[in-house]
Amino acid sequence: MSDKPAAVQRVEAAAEAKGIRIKVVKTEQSARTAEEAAAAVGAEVGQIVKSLVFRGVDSGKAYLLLVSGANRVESSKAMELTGEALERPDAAFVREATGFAIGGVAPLGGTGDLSVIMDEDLFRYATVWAAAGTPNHVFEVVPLQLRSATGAVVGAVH
Ligand code: 5CA
Repeated sequence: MSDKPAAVQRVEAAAEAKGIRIKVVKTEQSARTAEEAAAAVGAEVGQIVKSLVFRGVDSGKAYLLLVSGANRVESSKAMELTGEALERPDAAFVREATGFAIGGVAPLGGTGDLSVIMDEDLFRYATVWAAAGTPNHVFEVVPLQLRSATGAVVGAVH
């Protein structure tokens, strides 16, 4: 039996199923925000992957935007990638759509059916760091591997 939280085990299993190898790191300090995660692993803020859930205004569908920690999503740009206007849902919707709590939402291993969009700026880095299911677990990944494991559409989001 692993003593890792179930959410972390889901992320690891999803990575393995997608054929990418990830090493999850437990942080001593909170890595709830991109700034905290950057400090915890000694990375640049831009290297942190924010996993942000949006809701399609027309469809009600959940979208997962993987955004560089240095960027803020501009909704008109994101709309060009999704084909519909987006809104920010509440925490309950995020939990429902992904199975993760805010602060630990991971780019893969979610329980729901998500369309994934990835910020092209993440490709500036050799590796990036994303949440692994809790506010205290992160993993490092090569951007191209993250894209292939999530099936993300890549584009400009800001
Ligand atoms: N573990 C870190 C770094 S990987 C992390 O998960 N960062 S994050 O940016 O992906 O997740 C935090 C984000 O959750 C915030 O940027 C914010 O957009 C969103 N958030 C925070 N509180 C709420 C809330 N009450 N409802 C909806 N979204 C929220």
